[in-house]
Amino acid sequence: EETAAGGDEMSEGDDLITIGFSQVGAESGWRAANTQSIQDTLTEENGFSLSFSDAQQKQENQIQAIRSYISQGVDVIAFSPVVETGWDPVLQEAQSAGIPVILTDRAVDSEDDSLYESFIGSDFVLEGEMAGEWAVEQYDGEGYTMVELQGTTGSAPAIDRKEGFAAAIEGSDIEVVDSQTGNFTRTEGKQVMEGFLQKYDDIDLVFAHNDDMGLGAIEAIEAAGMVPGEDIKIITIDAVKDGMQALADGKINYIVECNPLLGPDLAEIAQKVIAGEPVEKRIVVEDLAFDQEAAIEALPDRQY
Ligand code: GYE
Repeated sequence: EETAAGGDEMSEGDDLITIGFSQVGAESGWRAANTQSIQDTLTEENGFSLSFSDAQQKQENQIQAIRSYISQGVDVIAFSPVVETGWDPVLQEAQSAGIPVILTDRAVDSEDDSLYESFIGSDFVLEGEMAGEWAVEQYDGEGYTMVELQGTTGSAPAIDRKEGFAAAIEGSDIEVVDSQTGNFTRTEGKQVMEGFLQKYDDIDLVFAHNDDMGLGAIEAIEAAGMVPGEDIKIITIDAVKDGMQALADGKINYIVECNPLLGPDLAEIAQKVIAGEPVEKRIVVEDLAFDQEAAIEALPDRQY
C-alpha cells in the first residue's frame, strides 16, 4: 500500500507541466488581479509547477527571466510583454530550445508569428473605441478640452487604447490638448495630472488608460479644489474594485472593462500545447463597460 502510494506521488510529480511565467510588474490593481488569477490556476493540483517572476516593468528583466526559464528547461514559457517590440531574439532562443511560448495580456510586435503558440488577451483598440464612443455620446457639442494619461510607453495597451479612443472621437468637438504617460501607476497618474492642472485652467475631461492613473488624477483634482466627476469628467479602463468604487461614488464617469482573469485560459492552452493539440493563435477576451448605475449593481459580486 505504502509503496504504491509513494509510487503514485512520484508519477504525479513527473506529470506536472513546468511553466515559467514572466509578469510585467505590480503596477496596478489590474496587474494584482492578473497575478492572483495565474497563481491560483497554475497550481500543482491542476497539474502545474509554476515559476513566477516580476519584471518591475523592465524589458531587460523579462528577457533575463525568459533566458533563465530556457536554461532550466521548463515545458512552457508564458509572459506578458511589457512593451511590444524587441522580443524576436529571445523568442528565437526559446524556439531553438524547443520550448513553446504563450503570450498573455499584451501582444508582441513581430513579423514572425511562429515564435509563439497563442496570444490570450483583450482587444485594446476596441476598449479605447468603447471609451471614446461614450465620450462622444455624452459630451460632443460641449466644446470639451481633454487630457490623456497614457499607459507605459511602447506597451500594447497604451498604443492601442490611444489609437481606438482617437478614432472614436474624430469629428467630434472634444479637443485633446495634452497626452503624457503615467506608466499605469497611481503615483505617476497623480503627478502628470498635477502638471496638467498647472498648465491648463480649462480641463473638462480626462481619459486615463487605466483605473489606477484615473485614481491618481482624482487625488490631484481634489487637491486643486475641484470635484472629480463633476468639474472634470473622468473615463478610465480596467474596472477593478477601486475604480468601480470611484465610479459608484461619482468620481469617475465611465469605465471600460479589461478582464484580468487570464489564468484559466492560460492553463487550458498550456495543457493543449503540451498534449500536441492545436490551439487558436489569438484568443480575444470579452470586455463590458460600466456607467455609475451599472457599477453600483456590479460591485457586490465583483471578484477583483
Ligand atoms: O490595463 C493596466 C496594467 O496590460 C491590460 O496593464 C494590461 C494593463 C492594464 O497595468 O492596469
